[in-house]
Amino acid sequence: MEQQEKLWFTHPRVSKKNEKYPVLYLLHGIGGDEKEWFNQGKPNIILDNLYAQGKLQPMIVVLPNGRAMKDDRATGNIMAQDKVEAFATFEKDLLTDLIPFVEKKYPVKKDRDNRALAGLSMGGGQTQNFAFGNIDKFAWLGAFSSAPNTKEPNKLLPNPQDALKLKLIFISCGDADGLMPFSKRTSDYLRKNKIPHIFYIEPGGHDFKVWKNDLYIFSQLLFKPVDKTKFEGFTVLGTPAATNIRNARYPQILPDGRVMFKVKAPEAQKVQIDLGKKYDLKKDADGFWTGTTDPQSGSFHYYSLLIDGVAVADPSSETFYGMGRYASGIDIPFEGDDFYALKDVPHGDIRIKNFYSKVTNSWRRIFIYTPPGYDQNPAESYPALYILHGGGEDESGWANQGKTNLILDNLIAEGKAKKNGHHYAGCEYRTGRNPKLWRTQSSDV
Ligand code: FER
Repeated sequence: MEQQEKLWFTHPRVSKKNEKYPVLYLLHGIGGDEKEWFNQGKPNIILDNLYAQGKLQPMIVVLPNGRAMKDDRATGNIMAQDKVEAFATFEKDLLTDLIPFVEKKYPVKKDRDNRALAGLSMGGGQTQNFAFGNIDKFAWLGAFSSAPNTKEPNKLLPNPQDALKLKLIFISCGDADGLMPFSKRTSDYLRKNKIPHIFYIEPGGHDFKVWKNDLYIFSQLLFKPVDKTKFEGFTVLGTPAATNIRNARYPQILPDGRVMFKVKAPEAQKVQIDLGKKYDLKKDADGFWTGTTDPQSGSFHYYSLLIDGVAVADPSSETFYGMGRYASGIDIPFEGDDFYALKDVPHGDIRIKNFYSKVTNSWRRIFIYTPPGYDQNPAESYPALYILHGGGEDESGWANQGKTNLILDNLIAEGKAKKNGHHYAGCEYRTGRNPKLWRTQSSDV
């Protein structure tokens, strides 16, 4: 390890004469400078140990200062606008000054296949911005816990197929890190565009425990042949299911559709997940029962916990009336599922109405979807679609698990369904008699 001007370099212990090395440029966070990785991340020790185990390609690692301004220290208000902007200015400094300097001074290979860029937080954002933005310059990208300086995916990669030229896209984040959305939205965009990448979610927050592990995992992949088919299996943790209650971290969905469960039941003797097939969970010392299922198909699935044989709803999950009772549900994402995503389009409403049924001699209930603008157009009349639920469900099924409102909102916004051409009522059908509907073509409005 030697210090040269304001740069820190790590070298393989034994450098051979005339040998040329690939280079990893490793960037720090908003509170750091060129010494941050060295002081807190111990990259020299991590890499020395990996060399000793034969797990690392010899490489030179450059630890620059990514705050490209005259006074580049991490003092005063590190969030000040000029200091934050200096992290963007570093793109030019890196490409036109630093890389040529390193290539002149050090025995390095100078082609993109031998140049990697990685960083933590602000440095993760820089890595995404600069490497996706200069694919002709970098072939390896490691963005750890990327910060809000990360460009939006369509600005990062207006032509997503360009990213296929990268040998490795490694995006990582701690599962408890509040900055997760800046990693996830890039990963979601890459996934949607079928760009193989590693989205490595690990236990932890926004700190060097996570970043040391990221360097340890990422560096072992560098400057070696890559098997992109292994990328999906790389992550430790998955993404909390959209059907979880607020802030519940489990169940989590892995990229291949497997589901990880974690349930607290210290007194239980046996805990299983019933997803049609039953999966045994294993108890840890703290009374948590954990386990991972086989890959589940992209779809909505009801499930139950079986705690000592009793089927109960998972307190971490939203509940849905299905299977003849309130059950847990998990929505496994799949390609093309965005027709029921909540989008920035005009939204209609689901209303809940009671009507008196003479047939049953009782008050009964419907869920009813009215399109966007319904209340603004009282003179308009609408046709009606009566849509019926399944045997285990009730009149809430099409609204809750069926997401009728989102499906229709999106179709209307795309001009694929007419605003005044659809009208939905989720009805209880068991009497075989449709309720009189509210504001339809045949109604009294
Ligand atoms: C912010 C939150 C976090 C932000 C930057 C960060 C520029 C960076 C954190 C880090 O580098 O550790 O709002 O805005």
